[in-house]
Amino acid sequence: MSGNPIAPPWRVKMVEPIRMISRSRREQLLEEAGYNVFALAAEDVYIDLLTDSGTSAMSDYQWAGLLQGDESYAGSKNYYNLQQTVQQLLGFEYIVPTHQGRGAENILFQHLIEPGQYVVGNMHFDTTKAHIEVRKGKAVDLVADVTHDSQAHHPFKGNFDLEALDAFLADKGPEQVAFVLVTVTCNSAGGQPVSMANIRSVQEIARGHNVPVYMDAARFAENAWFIQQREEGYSDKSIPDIVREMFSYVEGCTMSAKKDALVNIGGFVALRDKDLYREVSRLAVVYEGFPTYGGLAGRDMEAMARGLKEIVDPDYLAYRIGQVAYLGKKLRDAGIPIVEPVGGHAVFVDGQKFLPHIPKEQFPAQALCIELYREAGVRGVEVGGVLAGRDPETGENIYPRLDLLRLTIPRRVYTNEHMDVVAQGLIAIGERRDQVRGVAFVDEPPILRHFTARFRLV
Ligand code: PM9
Repeated sequence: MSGNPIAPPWRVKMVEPIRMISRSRREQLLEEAGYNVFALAAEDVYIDLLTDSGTSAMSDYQWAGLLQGDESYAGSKNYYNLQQTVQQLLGFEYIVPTHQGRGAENILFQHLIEPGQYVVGNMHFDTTKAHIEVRKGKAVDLVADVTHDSQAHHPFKGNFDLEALDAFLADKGPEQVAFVLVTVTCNSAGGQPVSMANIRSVQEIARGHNVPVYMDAARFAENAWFIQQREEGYSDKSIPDIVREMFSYVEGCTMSAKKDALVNIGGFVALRDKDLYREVSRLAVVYEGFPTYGGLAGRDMEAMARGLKEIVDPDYLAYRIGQVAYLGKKLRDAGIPIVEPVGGHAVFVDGQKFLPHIPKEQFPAQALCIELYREAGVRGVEVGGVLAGRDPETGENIYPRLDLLRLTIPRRVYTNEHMDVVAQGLIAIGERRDQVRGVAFVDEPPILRHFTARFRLV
């Protein structure tokens, strides 16, 4: 990337006001929310970096598509538009729309996983792991070792450990392994990309063991952009060509369209094989809806088809990934410890390094998350000890190696001036970090505790 500032490749023609409420009001709301930012009303948040999922701003072209929704129960023209887009862009013949990514996981995994089988991934996302486990499958992460070092610079920290994959598949064999799942970019590893060479090798290794490969495609275009920028032999290839090659190595994919299809709701399963499509579309009827709408309105499918075309625009991607890098650089230059290199959709701040006086038992990243709202009205999300929960066997807290605050940037929503506010907030906290207090549970739900837990300041 050049040193020149990148301006957004769009202009604004509609705005949604946001407001900063007073510090005393923010303090009061935090107390009422039990120091859990999930319990805050969105209206009371100035800059919302909770997630990049379903939070994108749609283009005028997408909004225009909403008015062309064909709401027929079966065979909506918007379904065919979506099908054609997926065929051209991703190279899959068959598509089943779903209400969102986890709907796609549900219907595909129900068909593919037998109880007791393994599903091997670079690093599975939470809902993916949950759907594997609902099927009584076992989710295994085989991401490369370098990923666990937050300061190690590697261009593709979402890569599989190929030796470990080969050894695992050789040991278990195709009866015990349902499939391999490549998540691009790898959200749980910090939005880190997977190289084309790695995807290709995963396919070769898996084919050698007779195990199919699928892709969790939620952030496929961001991954393609990293391949174009960082991988030898790809700088002259177009993003659509790179996308097409990425998907050529897999049998199908699950997609949360709430990320790289630039819509607020939606998802799909895309497949090569007709028989598999038949089975999965039958499950769609039970869990999602008729296979030509899958729980979506016709207008949603039209917006999705149009978003898929827009996401592969290189100017869009340069600004998008550039904005994430911009926030990362601001924080790095200010000496704030972040996970390196910065990934595609979020900047992760190392809670333990930033607040070394708070022991892990008092959840430093959660403390930082609370403090950032108090300081600047910014909502991030903890991805650390609170999220990790307890060991189901021992009941002890699991303390992951990295206790992080995720600052997730919605697509086409905020400007770099908003990023400046976020950085300033963290810098201000850094200057008085000794005063930041850890937290303890007041109310701890037994499962997925991070969403609804209540805390007190220690
Ligand atoms: N990811 C995220 O914030 C949504 C919130 S879940 C607490 O990062 C991948 C790689 C994801 C993902 C969602 C899903 C599920 C699948 N794979 O949210 O069901 O990052 O559309 O997709 C979230 P849905």
